[in-house]
Amino acid sequence: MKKLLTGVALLALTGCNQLTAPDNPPSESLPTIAEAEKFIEDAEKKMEEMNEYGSRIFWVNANFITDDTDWLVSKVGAEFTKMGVNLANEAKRYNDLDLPPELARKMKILKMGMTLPAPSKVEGAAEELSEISTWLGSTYAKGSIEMDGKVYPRNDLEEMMGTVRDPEVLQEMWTKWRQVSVPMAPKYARLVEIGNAGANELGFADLSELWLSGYDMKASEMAAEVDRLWGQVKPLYDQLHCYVRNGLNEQYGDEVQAKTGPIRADLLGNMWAQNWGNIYPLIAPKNSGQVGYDVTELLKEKQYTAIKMAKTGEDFFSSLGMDPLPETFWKRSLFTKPKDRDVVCHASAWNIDGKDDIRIKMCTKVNADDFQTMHHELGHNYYQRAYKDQPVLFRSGANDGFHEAIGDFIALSITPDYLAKIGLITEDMIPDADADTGLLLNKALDKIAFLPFAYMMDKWRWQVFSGEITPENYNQGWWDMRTKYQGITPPGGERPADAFDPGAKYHIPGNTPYLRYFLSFVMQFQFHQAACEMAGWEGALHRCSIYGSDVVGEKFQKMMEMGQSKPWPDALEAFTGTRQMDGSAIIAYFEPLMGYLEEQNKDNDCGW
Ligand code: X8Z
Ligand code: ZN
Repeated sequence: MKKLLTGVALLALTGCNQLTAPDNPPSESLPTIAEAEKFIEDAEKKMEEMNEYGSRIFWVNANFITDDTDWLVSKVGAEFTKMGVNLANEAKRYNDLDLPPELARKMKILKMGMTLPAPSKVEGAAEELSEISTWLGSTYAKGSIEMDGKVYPRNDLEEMMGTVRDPEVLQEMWTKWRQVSVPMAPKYARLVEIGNAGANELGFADLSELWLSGYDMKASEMAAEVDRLWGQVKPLYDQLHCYVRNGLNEQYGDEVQAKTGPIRADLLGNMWAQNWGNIYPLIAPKNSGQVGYDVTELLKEKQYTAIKMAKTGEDFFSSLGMDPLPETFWKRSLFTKPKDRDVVCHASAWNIDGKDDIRIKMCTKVNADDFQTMHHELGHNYYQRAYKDQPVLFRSGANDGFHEAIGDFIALSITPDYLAKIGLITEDMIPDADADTGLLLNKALDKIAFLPFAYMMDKWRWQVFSGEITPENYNQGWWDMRTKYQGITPPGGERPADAFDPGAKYHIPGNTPYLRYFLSFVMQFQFHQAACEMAGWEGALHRCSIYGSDVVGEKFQKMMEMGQSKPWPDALEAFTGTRQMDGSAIIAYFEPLMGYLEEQNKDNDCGW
């Protein structure tokens, strides 16, 4: 999702100084509540105007990257940052007032809602920061590699990493893609420096404290929550890692993948080793327990297009009782990669006017990964539309993990029964209980393998922000964590001294916090479990589809309509009945697989 374009998140890039007195002259007496109300009213009015203006410029740039649209984005980005920082500083004036809850919450969101602030006291800082961000984003988006005299953009490489099985070719693609990020390192270091100074001015120790403060609890408490969640799911990851390493060893031999130690990062079917579902055929259970179909093949066979994939997603939401997508969605979205210009291919969902102008931008390929991503993006759009009537400061996810979880939660209901219902498979292709191991393994390769990746992405950044990892150690620190948490290693051994591999993943140059995805992957299973219960489902969780359930739809819509108006535990409770993020649902979902993996691994030397 384009985080900059919803609610206060937009402030991350925005800035407008009209509302703000540059140096916040200290007032003699305590301001009144009426003054605080007026301040918020004016701030929200200005933000609404700026949001639409900024969104349109960002949209044009993301759909048509040129020096000129980069210039525009850089300019408006600096304006947004200044507006955000000034409003946050102004909000401090009301710190000592006993405000009514809604007003207090808005003030808090103003003070903590930015991702990348610049210090207002340093002349030109916001402009420099915005220029760097724009350059990093465009450099990533325009990146491509050359192989055998042919140019491959990232979008194609991403698909090839999932289908090519020759380890030499995989290594070549993997290594070449990481050349794109080499020039980013010094700029990234400067961005951290300015961002930290901005966070300081707002009263935070550094950017990591700012990022962790947006969860309705203290930053240190949130960090502990994340560790707790990771501790819950780690045993399952350890078993999956062990099983997959063994399978790759059998597939490729000791020379390519040893039986012990970390796994070679380019063998896992994904450019960043973040989802491993694409190597399912290599490690599927041997005798019984197979799924019997492949969603990519089915989509191709049935001649799905990007539009048909989107229509299928829309139909799912409609089955829950939600309104169809507006006509403008179909007219204004970007569904496939244009041939003649650079665009930001990393998928995103937008609400341009804060009302009904919702759109996605995606260089869709007809495959299982993008079928999943299509549901993911639509989830953002349905959430945005559901909370559009909230005041602008509340137009956001209950927390950012909620925003990422909506579409994925829906996609958990893409079960064999559902595929038969929409005609992608025939009734007789619905695998029986025997195939549960295969179905679960396939899912675990995407959902469980992802967790340590999502966890380490921001662990790395938090240490970069705190100065524990210095610019000279960016890459070493990155690989130390990739190995520690994911148990993976770069192909070809040592990385070159000038490598900056974090920059080869969209969210680092794009400055999008990544903890949201970790939280999403935990919460989407909580949503699924609660929804299946609501729908009266009694069987295994992975066979449950909530397709067509009005009961679930109604309750889910209500939660989405809340936006960010209440602390996130209220939203979680409204839908699931619990106030804690918790890994027990994901553990319950994969419970039958855990036994299988332990049995398969009993003679293996697990760990790395
Ligand atoms: O970035 C995304 C979405 C846009 S919010 C396509 N995702 C993460 C990624 O691709 O790394 C979805 C899941 C993880
Ligand atoms: Zn998303």
